[in-house]
Amino acid sequence: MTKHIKISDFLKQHLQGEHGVALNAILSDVVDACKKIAVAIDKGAVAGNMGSLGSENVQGEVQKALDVITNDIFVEACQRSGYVAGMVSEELVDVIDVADEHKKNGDYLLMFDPLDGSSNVNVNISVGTIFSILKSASKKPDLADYLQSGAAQICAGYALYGTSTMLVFTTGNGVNGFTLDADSNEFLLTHPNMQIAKETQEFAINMSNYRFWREPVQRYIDECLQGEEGDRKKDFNMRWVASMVAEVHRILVRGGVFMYPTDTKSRSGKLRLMYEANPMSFIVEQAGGASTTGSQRILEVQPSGIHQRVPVMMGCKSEIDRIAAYHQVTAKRK
Ligand code: P6P
Repeated sequence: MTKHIKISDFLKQHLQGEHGVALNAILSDVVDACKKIAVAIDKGAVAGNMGSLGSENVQGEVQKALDVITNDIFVEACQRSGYVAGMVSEELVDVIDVADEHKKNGDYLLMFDPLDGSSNVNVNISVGTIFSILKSASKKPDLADYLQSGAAQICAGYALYGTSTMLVFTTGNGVNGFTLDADSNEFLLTHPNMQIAKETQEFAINMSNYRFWREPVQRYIDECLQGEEGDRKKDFNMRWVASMVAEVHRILVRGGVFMYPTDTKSRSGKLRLMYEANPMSFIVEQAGGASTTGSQRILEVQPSGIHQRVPVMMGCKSEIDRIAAYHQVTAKRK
């Protein structure tokens, strides 16, 4: 059997430079948190880790027990290194100020969605954790310190709780994937230097929203559906898992595009900029893909709020370039 390097050794070998020591410490805590979350998810109904608490989160969504459990795991685990000065969670309205005694070493900001795709928990379909790391301008960060564009991220990654548990991240030097080995309880490097295929015949979008999309998205999807009989001269396949982490991981492994565009129901789109779109865009671009709102590169969006939504279209660069070109045609007509 191939001998795979442990993530702890990978971090020591590859994280050098200005942020190396801090990222080593923060990512070690993220790894611990994701191992604990994987256990909580795996227990499922046996431990009662399902269903809803009845309470609502900042998004107005009914919180499932596991949403709260995984948020608490992540917050507790990621204060240990002393490098995290503040956090933002999808589950909490306000920023999480880290107590002074827990931030003696540095001033990094951690944004995360502890359980993305949580509506899949009850039907036993893959879910994930998404995280993004920024450098704060101050040890006592205020809201403005969080509102940095995605291009300022120094690290982004996700854990995927699927047929196996994986951790995939980038620090700006490519994308590497690690699989949790149940025997050793270690994440092992199994997917070095992940790259998105240059061409694809697969798209992921929630087709039930078709009548709400803007014309450029309808045009792009119509052409995919016309397949060989239309301008694309090739047939397309569709996937929709309702779990962004699973969709993006599939795109890293076998190509494709993932789209949650703006529509007349939700003019800003559904997905969150700071802890969904930005980290996934950083990963996708590092893997040779592209990521757009339709009108601009997602990593260049200047945030106005920590729970801001954006339209998201990401994946195979040639497809994203085509989608962006269709948006420009429409914009010019206005
Ligand atoms: P819909 C999960 O709730 C999520 O935020 C993403 O992970 C996923 O891609 C999308 O929403 C699914 O949305 O409208 O299909 O339920």
